[in-house]
Amino acid sequence: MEKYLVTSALPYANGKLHIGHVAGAYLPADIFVRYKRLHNADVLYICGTDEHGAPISIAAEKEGVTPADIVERYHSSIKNSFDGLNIEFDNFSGTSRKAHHELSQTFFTELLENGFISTKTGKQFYDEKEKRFLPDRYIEGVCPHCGKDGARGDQCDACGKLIDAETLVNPISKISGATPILKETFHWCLDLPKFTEKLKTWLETKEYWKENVVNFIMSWLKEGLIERAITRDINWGVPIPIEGVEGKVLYVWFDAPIGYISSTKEWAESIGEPEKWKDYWLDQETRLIHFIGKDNIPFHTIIWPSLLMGQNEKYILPYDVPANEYLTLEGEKISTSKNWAIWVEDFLKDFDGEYLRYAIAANAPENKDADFNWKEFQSRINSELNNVFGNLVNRVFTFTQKRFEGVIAKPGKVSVKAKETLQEAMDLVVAIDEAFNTYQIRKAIKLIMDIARRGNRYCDETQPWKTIKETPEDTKETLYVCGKLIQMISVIFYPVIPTHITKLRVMMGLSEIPKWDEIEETPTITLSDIAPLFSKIEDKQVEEQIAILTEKSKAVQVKEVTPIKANIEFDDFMKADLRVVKVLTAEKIKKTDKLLKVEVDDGIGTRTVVAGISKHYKPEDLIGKNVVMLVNLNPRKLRGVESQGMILACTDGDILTVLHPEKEVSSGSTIS
Ligand code: B3M
Ligand code: ZN
Repeated sequence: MEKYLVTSALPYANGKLHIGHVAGAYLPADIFVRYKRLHNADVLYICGTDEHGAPISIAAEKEGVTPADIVERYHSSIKNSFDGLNIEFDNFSGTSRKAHHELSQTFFTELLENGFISTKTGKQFYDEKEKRFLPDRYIEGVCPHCGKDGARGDQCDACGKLIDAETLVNPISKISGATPILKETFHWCLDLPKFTEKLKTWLETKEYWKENVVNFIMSWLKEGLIERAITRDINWGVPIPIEGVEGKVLYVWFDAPIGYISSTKEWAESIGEPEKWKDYWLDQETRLIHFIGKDNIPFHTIIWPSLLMGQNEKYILPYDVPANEYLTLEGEKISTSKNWAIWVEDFLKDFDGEYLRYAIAANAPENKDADFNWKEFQSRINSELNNVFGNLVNRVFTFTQKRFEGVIAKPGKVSVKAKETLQEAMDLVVAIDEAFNTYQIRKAIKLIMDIARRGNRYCDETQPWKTIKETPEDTKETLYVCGKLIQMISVIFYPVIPTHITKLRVMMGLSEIPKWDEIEETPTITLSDIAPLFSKIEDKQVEEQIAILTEKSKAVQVKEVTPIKANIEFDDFMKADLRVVKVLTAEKIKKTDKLLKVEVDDGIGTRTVVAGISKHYKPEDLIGKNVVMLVNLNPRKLRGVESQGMILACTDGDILTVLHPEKEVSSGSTIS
């Protein structure tokens, strides 16, 4: 028997669940788990909330509560949302639990003892006003790799690359809005380069992985792995298991994936078999499959396998990491800060959770981003679920109830046409089996609907309402074929809309939960309590939802004024040497869409500066202009270019403008 350990990325317990989360890591996993169980596979489905990291501390500080309060609130909100969507885990834990802390500390200690952890003194951004370091999501700036805004201290969402915080361009503290300073601190680092060869050997066996995942990893390995800090100067997290170390915790991405194991251990305890977790994590036959969104690829394919390889226990390594792309909403990126999202708990107040399952699955972002919009949602539910599958069930069942007391049995002889129709469906079932097995849910659903369409067409071709008068044997054959198609669909559609399919199967006198093998059988169908399976979505409902979405997002777009920075001494300001400089040349920096390389005359000579303004200025528009520049900033290398200063610019929403002196002055004129 095949054995699977399936996980979904642990959602941060700092906010509610929205449809983008569902499309990325949760619905695809739940469908895969249900599909594999149809085939009698031994599958354990594990998840839980990711309860550390800056997002939670920031949310807590904003509200004046503790991180534990935030975690408790959103752990239950997220779990309720999963329940409403019938996304069913065998265990849903949380990483702030004691057992998880202990296991994470064991991971750290064993990596240290096995020589995979070093300490490194380095620079971290520090907020002088708040008197604290700014790791990960506490800081934002322009990505040094792709030049996009909104990059965080540990990762850039735009290009997915991990970031060494001190390389962020124009960093801003997310707490005070201040420009942080770089301050010395030390951290324990995971010595990733030591795992390079082992990772390469392991990845070479993954020729079946999705292309987007393999390409990402190979580009990373080609660039060369570097040591990565795995501790942070904050208080909320897993304490470092070293005597006397205060004010430092494990980096959230170090402990979070260990949550897959601690949640499995919690499951084993809950069923009274505390050792049973080993049947999955220490049995090399188990296929470990991590369902994630694409932004989590680096952590799940490089860092997490390295943590596992560095342990004394011989843990299994990921068998597959089917990362999904993103879901957009009405053509826009989902944004929790702009409230441009459909929150699952709100959706469930107005619609059946399995309608969302169907709509997302039918348009899943498997290999490219996909868009959810309310009109298309309505169309899928009405014209596919209702008008194709619901219609087939309704017309066949009501006719059978009326004419044959609700019984559909296999007739003595079956015509060639009937046999051919059933064979067509069986061929589609083979393709559907393959599609589910390779995470191609969109394709599986399209083919399932094709079987339902074939059933409607067969009904129209054989016209039972006519044959009932003259040749009732033909009528019986029509109902047998359509009944068989519906029975097939009641197996293969179960992973997608399980509750509706169970209702259907109970109407047919079949078991509540199907098995794949049943497709080969031809059970007699005895109908009872037949009723329409689906209901339609009215235009009014959709218009309401679109209005709500627009109103909510408008409300948030009230401008946020950046808070005033901490006061400084007059002498501090005098340290800054601001001058008027003339732009001599300007050009885009390759492979970024944000950075310009600008050469200026500073009155003494020329110097080069990297400016994150190329989305607002064409290089040629800058030449000859006088601009204001901070000339005594320590030089920094950005995208291979040494930047010797900073051109001053002002931003207002989407507007960015560089500062010019009002009158014509000579290059090098000082500003005070
Ligand atoms: N909490 C989800 C995210 O990056 C992150 C996943 C952890 S899986 C171990 O949005
Ligand atoms: Zn980037």
